[in-house]
Amino acid sequence: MRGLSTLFVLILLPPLMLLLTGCPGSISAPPTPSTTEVTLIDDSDRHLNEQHYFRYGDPITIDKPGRIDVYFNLKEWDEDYRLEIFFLTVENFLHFKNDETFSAIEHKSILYTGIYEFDFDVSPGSYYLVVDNSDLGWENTDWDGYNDDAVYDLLVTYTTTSSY
Ligand SMILES: [Ca+2]
Ligand SMILES: [Ca+2]
Repeated sequence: MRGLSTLFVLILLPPLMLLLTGCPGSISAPPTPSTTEVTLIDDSDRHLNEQHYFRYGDPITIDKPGRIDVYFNLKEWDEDYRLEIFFLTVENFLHFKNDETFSAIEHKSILYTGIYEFDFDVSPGSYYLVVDNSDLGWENTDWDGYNDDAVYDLLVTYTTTSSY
């Protein structure tokens, strides 16, 4: 019995005291907005041959309104025509892939090597991000018999702010 009561004092009493006295800070604190940033894509030294595209996402699932930030560093490129970046709904990606009319949430056409940073708002949904070096999309390749391959780094983050 003595052992049991010692056990009670040592193990059970402290949490019991905490329950009874409470934790004043957590009760009186006002609700604070919290910002969540998630890395969606972190890719580096990706090689993309002419007549190919690269699709990111399984797809990318967004469950709250937020902002997408894109950092694209085009490191090697012959600058003969424009590489494309698309942020598409799953449905529009299928139209893109089938060379049908489609619309994009965000689109960039890039002719020169260098760093490109842009952001845009996003609603809940399922999306793909596509880097396109093919005749799909809105820019064509040059069809000169030479493989214009691109080498790039890509970092994409999603930020949402919610108060609760
Ligand atoms: Ca294209
Ligand atoms: Ca070419």
